[in-house]
Amino acid sequence: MSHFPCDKIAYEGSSSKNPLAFKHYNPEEIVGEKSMKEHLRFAAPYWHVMRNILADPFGGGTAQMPWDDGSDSVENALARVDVFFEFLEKMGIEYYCWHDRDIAPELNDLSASNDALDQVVAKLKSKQEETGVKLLWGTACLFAHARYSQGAATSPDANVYAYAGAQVKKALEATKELDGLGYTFWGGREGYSTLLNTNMKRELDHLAAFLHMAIEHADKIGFDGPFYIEPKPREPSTHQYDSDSAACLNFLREYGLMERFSLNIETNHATLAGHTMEHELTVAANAGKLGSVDANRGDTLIGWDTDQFPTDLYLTTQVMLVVLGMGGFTTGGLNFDAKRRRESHEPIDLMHAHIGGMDTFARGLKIAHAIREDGRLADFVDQRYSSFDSGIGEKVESGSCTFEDLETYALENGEPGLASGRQEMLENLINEFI
Ligand code: XUL
Ligand code: CO
Repeated sequence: MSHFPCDKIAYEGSSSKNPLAFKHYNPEEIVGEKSMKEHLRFAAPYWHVMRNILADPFGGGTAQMPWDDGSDSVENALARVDVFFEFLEKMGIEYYCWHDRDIAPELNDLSASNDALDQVVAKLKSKQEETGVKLLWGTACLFAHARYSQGAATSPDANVYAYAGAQVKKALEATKELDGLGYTFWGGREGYSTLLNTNMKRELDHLAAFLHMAIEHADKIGFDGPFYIEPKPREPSTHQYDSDSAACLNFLREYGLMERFSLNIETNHATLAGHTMEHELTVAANAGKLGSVDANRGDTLIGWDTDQFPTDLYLTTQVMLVVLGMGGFTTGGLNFDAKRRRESHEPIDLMHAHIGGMDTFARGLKIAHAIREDGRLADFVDQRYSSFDSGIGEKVESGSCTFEDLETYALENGEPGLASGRQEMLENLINEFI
């Protein structure tokens, strides 16, 4: 039975007028040394595709989900799996991501919830085997239930902390069972609403202990994929500890977690943090810690995390410049952590949304590749720093320079003749390729 009124979405080229076709994403097309699908590694999030009813802070859900009986039963959860895999198959998306509570219901007690999860995981496993689809990452939902309203791994209550640990233990085991490539921590409640009631130092110590326990358990069960932290500065908490790439890296370094962790960077989280996406990606990549990407965008006119589909070529070009610059993804990929607008409530809108995101990233990939092949941008940047390639600059970079050396140099050489940064010229250069 078909739940989406369309055939498998095909590549028809840029002259196609078919809204249910790719105009730019041609999975097998080679760009540089890899095919588009190997570069982009698209993933779909179970929570948005299957579970997002399209509510907003002022109104309830609008999404039509005729396959869903609205119940918390395991049968309903199992039925959704077929629909999701039909969606993936029709879109040609080969990876997916989940929270434990997206795929299976939270029932009256933890062991009943664990049993439900086991049943759904068994079905996901057989679907993965049948289709070749892979789990990009799993995660535990430690933010929706009321018990986590004051945090999970940063809860002031050790009972809650224990519950969260038990939940992550199980979610890790499910990720391992499904050969997941990675495991994500997004700390929506790991922060505070007011410092008046918060011992920040104890909360951060507890969070670090929690993550060390996760590593220990992963080693115990033979899960060897990376852990990702997904930065976001606020929402739902007023302040979240994992606020941006730099804050996460500092935390990981301080608590001896760098080896096993890298970052999963989301566009709308970067902008909520007051950064651009390329800034967040670059901070992570410079530390060798850019693991994966949650691909979406925000809206400049709305202050919250709107999780819109990426449609901006400048954005996808800049993302792909960083991704290509680090040599591409290894375990990570581009997970569309994005939802349709509330007005786009029909199942087929899921196709339109993902086609747009995939085509926009395909173009971003081609443009970024062409900019790199052209070489003028990189040459300009190299040239801009060339005074550090020899003489006094080289001495600075080699670590052998002193303030006395700098003073002698400055006294001898007089006022520096600074070159233009040429921002406008470089913006024009990027536009040449877009
Ligand atoms: C929330 C968000 C999450 C994480 C996974 O803003 O991005 O969906 O990606 O918990
Ligand atoms: Co996300």
